[in-house]
Amino acid sequence: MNGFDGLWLKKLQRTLPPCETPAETAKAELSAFFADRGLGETFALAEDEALGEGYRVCWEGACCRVAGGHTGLLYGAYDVILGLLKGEGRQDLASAPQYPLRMLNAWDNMDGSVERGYSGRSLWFEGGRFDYDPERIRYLGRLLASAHINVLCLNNVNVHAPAQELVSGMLGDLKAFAALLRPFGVRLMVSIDFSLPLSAGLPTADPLDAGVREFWKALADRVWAEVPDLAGFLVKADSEHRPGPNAYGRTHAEGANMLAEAVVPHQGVVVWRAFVYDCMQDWRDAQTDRPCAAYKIYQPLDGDFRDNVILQVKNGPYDFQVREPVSPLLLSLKKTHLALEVQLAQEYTGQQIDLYAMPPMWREIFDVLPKENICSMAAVSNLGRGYFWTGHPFAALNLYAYGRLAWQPDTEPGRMIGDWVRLTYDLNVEDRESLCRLLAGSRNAYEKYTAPLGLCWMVVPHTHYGPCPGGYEFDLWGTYHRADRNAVGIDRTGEGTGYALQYPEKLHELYENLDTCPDEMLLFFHRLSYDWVMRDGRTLIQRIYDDHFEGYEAVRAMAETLRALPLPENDKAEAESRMQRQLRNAREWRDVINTFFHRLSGVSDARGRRIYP
Ligand code: GCW
Repeated sequence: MNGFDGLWLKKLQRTLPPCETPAETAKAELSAFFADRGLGETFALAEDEALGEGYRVCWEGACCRVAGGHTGLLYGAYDVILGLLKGEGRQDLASAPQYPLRMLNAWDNMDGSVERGYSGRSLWFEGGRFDYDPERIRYLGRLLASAHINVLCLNNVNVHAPAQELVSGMLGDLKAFAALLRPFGVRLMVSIDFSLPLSAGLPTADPLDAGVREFWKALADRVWAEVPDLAGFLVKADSEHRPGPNAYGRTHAEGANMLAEAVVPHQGVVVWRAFVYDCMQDWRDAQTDRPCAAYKIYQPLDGDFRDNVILQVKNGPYDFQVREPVSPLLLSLKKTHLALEVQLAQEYTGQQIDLYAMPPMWREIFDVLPKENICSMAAVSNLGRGYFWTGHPFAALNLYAYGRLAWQPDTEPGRMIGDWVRLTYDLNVEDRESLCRLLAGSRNAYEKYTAPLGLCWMVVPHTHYGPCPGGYEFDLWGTYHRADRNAVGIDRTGEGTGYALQYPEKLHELYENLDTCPDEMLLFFHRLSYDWVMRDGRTLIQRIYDDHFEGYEAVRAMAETLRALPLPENDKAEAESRMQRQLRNAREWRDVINTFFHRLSGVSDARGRRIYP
């Protein structure tokens, strides 16, 4: 059962009186908050639809005037409250979102499990049906609204029975659930199964078949009659064995457009995932290179998608690895609406056992990706029914910061981290800074003790926690490092698989050229021998050893820092016990990876540290 520790709203009253609309919620939050403060502050809300989701806040003495559209008032109210909680004083504010759809994708199954979930079971499904505490869902609404997240996709993109029925037999439940989140400006989205017409008894799910088109239109009419503000459908098709248009010789555009046509009368969108590759690759096949796949499929379709289709692209071309270059699709599609997908669930980044604060990584993405290239964002949720909503109490930072990022991607990582810390913990300046540094450096530490220099995929297969350098090497997933006794990595330059050619010229040159390719991506783009000399004069093998020793030491230092922090008892106990597990994990990674490369290369550590034989 969820608690309230570790949450940035924990200083607010636990419950709110029932509200019908976002504007009413804004009123209820501000009334309760100002009453609690007891400083005689008052407020006035003025609805101004021209401001949309944006808002303006103007203080006149102790009276706070908020103007905003329907949900803008709510966001304005939360920003006033959070600002005061952070100790920023009575500030005038004006803000509007960069992206209209700021989505959270839950990978929740109806049996209550959560695919890649590390925070306990689903918050709303159990035993094949909806099963939730309405108060907790309303609290979830507050959390999401306060982070300005406005769409929640309820079910796993891998649609497992009976989740197909969310849009048929369970419409009443969907309607009731939507009603709980509506006052928080959160609209629902549902993942659908492309082969649904077949389970409904139709002979085909071919998107060009007239009967299939009628089926989806009628279905959309029924769904939107119950949930008129449903945001749309999310679709994983022709990906990892999910059904899709390819089975009928149709393109992804034909598949997506057929659904888009069905939802367009309801102002719905179809969010179509671009996570498509050959998941049955023969490891002997060195020509096929998985990161090339999505671009090859979708680049030729640029301009073919209907206006209400959004192509949702993972940040990197592989799959949420610790270090990947930005997906070239995000940089090259010019006539397609794009959503950037990131993963808050720490599937490959420590599973909410190891600390991994994401804002620094997101900054690097937006350093390369012009924010105007995309029209929306999605994040795979890290929420669950555990005592700490995000497993690790500090992992709540990633949810909070994601909302800030999707609202305004220019927000500085240090600001997001600092704000979350100030909202969540009462610390003196020194301790606060020390916690901020711990969080800000966590990604760097994790990267050092895991797979080196952009190599990826040295994880334990399937569970994806802990080291296993050979685990995916002879498997079907297109995830190889091809380390031998001389060299490691894959040549993805024009001479190699050609992946680097998918980038715009300047980036292509940057990555292709060994003099300019950033160190941390060297082995993503190049195959190098162990004695290759890096820009700083170290050999490649020495750099691998150094990183792994340093990564482990960094975690030891993090554990020391954590021990000294005066955090609330529950948070501290949980964070410390997870830190012990992280230390063991880091040690395991350090030794397995160092031994693996030592055995292959026969090269000893120049600094004589212990590498197990
Ligand atoms: O990385 C893979 C995950 C799958 C996930 C898939 C996807 C939901 O291991 O668990 O399936 O990505 O993003 O569709």
